[in-house]
Amino acid sequence: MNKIAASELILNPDGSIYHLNLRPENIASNIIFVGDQNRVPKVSKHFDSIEFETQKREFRTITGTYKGKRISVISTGIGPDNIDIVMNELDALVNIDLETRTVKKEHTKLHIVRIGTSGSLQSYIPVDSFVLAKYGLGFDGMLHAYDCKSILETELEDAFIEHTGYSPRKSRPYIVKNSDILETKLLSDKVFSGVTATAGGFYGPQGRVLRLAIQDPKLNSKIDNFEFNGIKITNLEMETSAIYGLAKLLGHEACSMNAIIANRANGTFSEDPYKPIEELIIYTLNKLCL
Ligand code: R1P
Repeated sequence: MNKIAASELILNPDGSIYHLNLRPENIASNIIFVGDQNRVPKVSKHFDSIEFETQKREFRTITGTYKGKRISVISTGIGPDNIDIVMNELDALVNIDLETRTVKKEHTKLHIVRIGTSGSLQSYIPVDSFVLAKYGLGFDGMLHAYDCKSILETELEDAFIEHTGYSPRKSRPYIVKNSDILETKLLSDKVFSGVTATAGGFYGPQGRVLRLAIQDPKLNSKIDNFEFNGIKITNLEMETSAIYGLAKLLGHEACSMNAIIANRANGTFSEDPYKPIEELIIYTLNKLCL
C-alpha cells in the first residue's frame, strides 16, 4: 500500500483534515453543500438535534439528524477551486485511513446535494423557481487537472463547442451527468430540470460587463439558444460542474438544486431572495430524508 506523504494529505495537529478541520467521525454520509457559511445554520435550524459544529475559513460544518437521519451541512465558499478542496478532503475522510495514510480497501459512498443560488438563462424559468441540474457544464477547467475523459458527455460537449464557436484559448467546456439516485429522490413537478453551467468567476466569466470588454460578448446569447436532443442550458452559477465531476471520479452521488434568484434573460431579480432559498432548503431536506 502506498503511503500518502504529509505534504500531499495535510492534517492539523489534532488529526483533522487541513482546510475543513474535520475528523472522519464528524461527518454523515448524507451531506448538504451551501456556498455561504451563513446559510449553514439556516439549514441546521431544521435539524432534530446537532452533534458537532466547526469552522475554518469559509468552511463551516454542522452535523446532526433530520427526521432521524444523520446529515451534515457544509459551506463550500465560492467557486470550483473551493470545490476541489471540499470534495477531495471529504473523500479522504471516508476513503483514506488518516492514521496509516493509505487508501482503504472498502469504498464509502457519500450522498451530496448542493443547495445554491443561481441565475436563470431562460425566460420560462422565472425568479423564485427551483432548477435541478441534470448535467453540470463546466467553463472553469478545474476538472481537466484530473484524468476525467471516461465520465464526460463528449457528444454534448462537442455540440456545444461547435454551436458557440467556443474559443480554444479558453479551457474546453466539460459536461458531467448528475446522480440518477438523487435525481429520482429530488425531482417533482415543483422543480425544473436542466443544465447548470458553472463559471470560474462572477463577472467576465459569466458575461457581466462593468468596465472590461469580454472575449466573446455574444457567448451568453449563444449559450441561451443552444439545444441538443431537447437539452437546453438553464442556469449559471459557480460550483455544480466541479461537484459533479469530482463526485463521479471519486465514486460519490451528487445532485445540485438551484434557487433561481435572478433571471438574466429578462433582467429581473427576486424581490425577496431569502424566500426561495428557505423554501428550497425545506423541500430538499424533506425529499432527501423521506
Ligand atoms: C456568487 O454570488 C455565489 O452565489 C452562487 C454562486 O454559485 C456563487 O457561489 O451560489 P451560492 O449562493 O451557493 O454561493
